[in-house]
Amino acid sequence: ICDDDFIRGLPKAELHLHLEGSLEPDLLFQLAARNGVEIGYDTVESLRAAYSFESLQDFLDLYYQGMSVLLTQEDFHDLTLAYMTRAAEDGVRHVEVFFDPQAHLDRGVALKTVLDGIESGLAEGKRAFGISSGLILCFLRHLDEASALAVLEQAAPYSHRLLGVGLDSSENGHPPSKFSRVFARAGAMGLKRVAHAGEEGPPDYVWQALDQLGIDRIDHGNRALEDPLLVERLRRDQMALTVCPLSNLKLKVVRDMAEHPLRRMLDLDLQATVNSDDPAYFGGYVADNYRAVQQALGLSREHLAKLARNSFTASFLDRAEKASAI
Ligand code: ES4
Ligand code: ZN
Repeated sequence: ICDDDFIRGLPKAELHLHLEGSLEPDLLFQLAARNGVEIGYDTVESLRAAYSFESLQDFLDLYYQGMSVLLTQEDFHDLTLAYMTRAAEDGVRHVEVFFDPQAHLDRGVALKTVLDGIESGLAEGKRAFGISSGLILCFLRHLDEASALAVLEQAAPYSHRLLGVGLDSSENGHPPSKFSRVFARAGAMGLKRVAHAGEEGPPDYVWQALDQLGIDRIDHGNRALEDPLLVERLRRDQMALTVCPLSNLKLKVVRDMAEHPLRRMLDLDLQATVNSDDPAYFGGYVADNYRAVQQALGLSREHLAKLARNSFTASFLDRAEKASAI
């Protein structure tokens, strides 16, 4: 069998996926029409042509603009089901999805609308494709601590419907330490904790995420490799990294896929996984990410199988569920 079929055939968990970043231009236009939202682009092609980024911030500006078409429970359902349908084609068996409630609350969309819509989409994805799932509520780090605490309190009645909390958006200038009290509170609520760290930000932000936020998993973590003591810490604890190769290329975190740190992470015995981040914006779903690193870094099928196994090990499934998935 060819490598494409091999990659798609590997059972995978996706652990770093922003649902709002899976909003494809076609659906974006449909929802804009359905809701009467003006998006400032005439055609799907002109919108797609704008997907060229110099940095994380450059992307985020378009990402927040794009999600302005998401208004109703049905919109969030359709978005989620579209992702589940596409993920099933790539051999995804389990997904832990991020969502950004502050970006919706600020537009007058209630948390319950967002949650109900996403959950019904996930439930339909489970029925149709057998994909299991969990939800991770992310705080926008460019907003202040009070805003994060407020959304966490709003989410408290729904905490049994959440797997955990995360931290995303503009990294530089917004260190994890800004959210240490928010994450302490989330931990006390029994929620898992993850954070984007070391995507554009320095190794110190990864240290802070570990020591001040008490995270269970690191999103990206690329720049941790600049600090040998940090690498040793991550290796010793087998702390999972949710790496997103095509995202890193599109946001110019790496200049060339051949320079991507994933191969070094594996060689250093770090618990790395491969994920799609914002697939509608970065030009590929999870199998495309596996394929990109395989080709650029010369990964063997054993490497690919190890990455797929890592994705379950690093998931928040319980031990029995992990054992049966692997
Ligand atoms: C994101 Cl790639 C990335 N980094 C940080 N925050 C994000 N939100 C959505 N995609
Ligand atoms: Zn991300």
